[in-house]
Amino acid sequence: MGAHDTVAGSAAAAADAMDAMHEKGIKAFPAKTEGKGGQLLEPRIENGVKVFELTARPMMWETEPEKEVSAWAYNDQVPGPQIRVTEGERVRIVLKNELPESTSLHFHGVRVPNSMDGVDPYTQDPIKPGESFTYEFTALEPAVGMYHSHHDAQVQVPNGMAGAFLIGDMPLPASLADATVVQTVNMVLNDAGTIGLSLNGKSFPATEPYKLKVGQSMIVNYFNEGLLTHPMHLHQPKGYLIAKDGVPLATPEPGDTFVVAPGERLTVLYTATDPGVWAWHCHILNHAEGPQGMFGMVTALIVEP
Ligand SMILES: [Cu+2]
Repeated sequence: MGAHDTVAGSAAAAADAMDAMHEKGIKAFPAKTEGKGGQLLEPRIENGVKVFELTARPMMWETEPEKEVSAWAYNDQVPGPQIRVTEGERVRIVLKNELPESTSLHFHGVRVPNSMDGVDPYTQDPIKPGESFTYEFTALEPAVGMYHSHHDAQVQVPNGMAGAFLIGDMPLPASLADATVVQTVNMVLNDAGTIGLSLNGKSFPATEPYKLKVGQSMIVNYFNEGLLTHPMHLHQPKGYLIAKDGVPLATPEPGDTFVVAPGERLTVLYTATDPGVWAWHCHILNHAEGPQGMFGMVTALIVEP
């Protein structure tokens, strides 16, 4: 009898085939794709007002190599560009609608006057295809917020119409004030629509890896723009939840898994302790790893000595 005529032998052959698929995914990571979401949007200044231009329109978006989906995007990127302003600044956002249906723009977790809340048909008329609408307000309070469609949202948001909106800088809690923060990472979670299971509009192996040196820290803002809750797990290091929905916590909460509900923004401080490539993924396992290997909501933190 040959080795593969035995039960153990055929199991070994099947395991080899499955393991080869897993290895292929890992070797492809980080896979190159067209397009990068969440890029910083530069405003122009008009009489002291920061003016940001957004255009919503359909486009093809590559979520992973050789997988192009029809997205609905702000400024041709998924997630939409990151908007950052400082407390006290006057902000104007001009939204042009080039979609085949109406839309409106909501500033989620951001204090704005009711007329700027972007919920048609209650606080404004729908922005019809071909039309524009100007939102304007003063950034009154710090925020780890989001902007997203509030029209046919179950379709428009998961198809790509969402982005990060940040006001001010997140302060470090007194107990973690020694941290050397070298980067802030915005991670927009999605699980539905044409984009599907993704981190910042990309699915593994096309997700972006992040890098720290031992002793360095990063602040991660998780934004859940999907339809499901995602327990985000970083193998190492442990993190501290320092803010919930943009509000700093009096006492940071340690953890390795942070459950981010739809609409929630959790801010976590991670400080690198041990070198290596550490997996970082949603722990609902059918969002992350199956017979074909890792997919969807998976990336890595690379810690250098
Ligand atoms: Cu998940």
